[in-house]
Parts: sequence; C-alpha cells; structure tokens
Amino acid sequence: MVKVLHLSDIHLGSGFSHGKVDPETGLNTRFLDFIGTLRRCIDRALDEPVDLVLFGGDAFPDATPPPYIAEAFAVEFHRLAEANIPTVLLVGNHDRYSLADGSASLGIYRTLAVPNFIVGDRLDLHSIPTRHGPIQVITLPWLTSSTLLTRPESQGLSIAEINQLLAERLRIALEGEIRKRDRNCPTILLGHLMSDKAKFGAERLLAVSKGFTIPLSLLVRQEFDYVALGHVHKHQNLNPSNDPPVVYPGSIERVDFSEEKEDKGYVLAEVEVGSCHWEFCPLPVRPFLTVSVDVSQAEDPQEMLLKTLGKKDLGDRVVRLRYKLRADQLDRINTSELRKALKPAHSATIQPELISQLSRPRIPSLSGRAIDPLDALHAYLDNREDLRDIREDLVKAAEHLLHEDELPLFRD
Ligand SMILES: [Mn+2]
Repeated sequence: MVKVLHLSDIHLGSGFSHGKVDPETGLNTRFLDFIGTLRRCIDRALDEPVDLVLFGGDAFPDATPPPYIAEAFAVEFHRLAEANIPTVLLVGNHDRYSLADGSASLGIYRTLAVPNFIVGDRLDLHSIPTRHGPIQVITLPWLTSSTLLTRPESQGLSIAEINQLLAERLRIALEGEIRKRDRNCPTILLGHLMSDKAKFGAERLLAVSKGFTIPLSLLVRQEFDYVALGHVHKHQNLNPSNDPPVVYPGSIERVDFSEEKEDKGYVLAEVEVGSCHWEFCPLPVRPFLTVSVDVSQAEDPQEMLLKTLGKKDLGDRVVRLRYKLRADQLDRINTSELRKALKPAHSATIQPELISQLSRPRIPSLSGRAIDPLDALHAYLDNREDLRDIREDLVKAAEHLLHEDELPLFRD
C-alpha cells in the first residue's frame, strides 16, 4: 500500500488585491497566507510521512512568476526532495509559457535534476520506486487542441466535432500508456483537465487558453486505482462509487470570491492494486465574506449599512460589502465611515450598485401601462418643443420603420 498526498492549484502569487502589505516583511499578506498553507501541506507529507506527493498543476498565476514567488515555491518542495519523497509536478494551463512551445515554469526542476522529482509535461507513464514498493503514475498535463490535432485536421469542423475528435485521439494515446503498465503494481492517472461532469469554480474565469472538456468515461477505468486531478478549484469526487475515485482536491487557498463558500484542502490516499482509501483534509484558510444589503427602500441608507455591518463577524476576513441604492441616495452615504466600520476585516472592498431607474419614468404620462411605440413617440415629442420643426418627419419615419418589413435603404 502506497500512501499519497495529492494537492493541486496552488496559484502562489495570486489574489493580491485581497491582501495588504505586511509591515514586517513588506510582502503581500495573501502571499504569506498562500505560502503558509502550502507549508502545511508539505508538513503533513513529511509528518506522515507519505510515500509520494502528487501536484495536480497550476503552481502560479502564470508561467513567469517573480523570482521571490518561484523561490518560495521551491523552498517548500525542496523539503520533499531532502526527505527523499518522490514528487510529481504536473503542468497545468497556468504553468505553460505561451511563447515557447512546451516550456513551462516547472521545467526547471527537471533541468536541475532534483532527486526524485518528475515533471509531467507530456502524456507519459512513470514507474516510481517508493518506500512501500513501486507505483505507476500516468501524467496527463493540460492539453490544447494543437497538442493532438494539426490545423488542417480541424479546419471546417464545429467545436463539438473538434471536441469529439480530440477525445478520440486522447482515448487512443491513453490506451497506449495503459498497456505499458505493470498489472501487479498500483496505477494512478494524474491529470490537469476539465471533465464534462465537473462543477465549475474560479478556474472558468482564470483560464488563459481554452482547452477541451474530457469525457469522464475516459477517466473511469478499472486499470486506474486512483485518478488524481487538478484544474477545478472546487473539491469534488466525480465517481462516488470510487471504482476508482476521480478526485479534484481543489485549490489550497481561496483565489477569489467565487470560492467563498468552498472548503479548501488536499487529499491523502492509500493506494494499492484494485483499491484506494482516500480522505479530504481541510486546511484552515482565511475566510471570505460577502455582505449584501439592499438599502434602496431604506429611510436612512447609511444607518442600515452600519447596522448590518455591526452584526457581522468581520474579524480577519476578506470582506466585500455590496449594496444596492438609488441614485438620489448617493449623497447620504459616507464611505469613510463605512471604511471605519470595516476596520476589523483583513481587507475590504465596497461595491455600491445603482438600481435601475426605469421604474421612475421621466415622462409621467408614459408610466403604468403597456404603450404603443407610436403613442410613446407622440408623448415624447409633446415634451420636446425643440423638435417641433421635424416632428412630422420623425413620426413618418417611425411609422415607416414600424410598418415596413424592410427599409428601402437596405434593399439590394
Ligand atoms: Mn488550471
């Protein structure tokens, strides 16, 4: 039985807008949050200790992180190399450098020949010796259509047809890797991908290049004992019957507000031929909180906002205050007072939203009933003395527009 720690979507260096400058280090507090959380994951791998660490891809927001961020990531993973724990770093869509084909931010770990480290930047089967016997990992990095299809092959095809062709190509390529495997040794598929059955998270908005959706049927195969995924930030098991488990551990920290209500964590799995026991291990990450208030009907909108904030536990949270108000209430809002009320929060943004004024028509005679467009035009023109000279022309043009199927202008 091989013990595996599976984590994914670290995105170290993102979400800085939700942090502030830490006075002691000069670094963004969200960077410190993320690195602290990554450290907890590595601590757990060392404490167990596990036999293998699988990283499901998306190390940074993009393939060219600033040196201090790349170094902080390396410092944590170096601890695994030092402890002789084999580690597979899979290349996600955010790790690929768009200008040089095939290069990725994680490639440096192969170049430097970090002991026991494997960089998964292509579909490949790796046989990995561990303290509890050998295990096989098939790496399936983020694929784009150009990886599997040439341009002439995809020309003239619809997106659905291309998707189908890609899935077929991948099925064949995957089959090739599966046949290479040793049946007496547990096998894991490690993939950075969007499955057709996955529930979306923030990655939908973060994606830099569009890939394709992989049918779950390609992943649920008896030959795999565990399917370790990355890409979707919301933790989920796509195959509840667990034959095999097909698991997104999700991101380790909240990247943005779309992850406000999601638990964050990693997965510990015990894998052997024909069986896998796994558990999701939650991480104590910084909470996010959205406070939504509609003050458009309030007599005193400012007081209502302060009262609502007073009832909330804002302490050390990343908070956003969203409120709806009417345009004529704007000067009754004192933003600096709101900021003061938001002080206990770790960071806070205020997002006022003006409600539609359509319910307050500027021409009273037009309110409250469904009106004929020509009646509306007449009512409008009644109020526009300045248009009197061209009134008849306007009405005529409108009648023409309404009753003709096509304007003469566009004939031919
Ligand atoms: Mn991704």
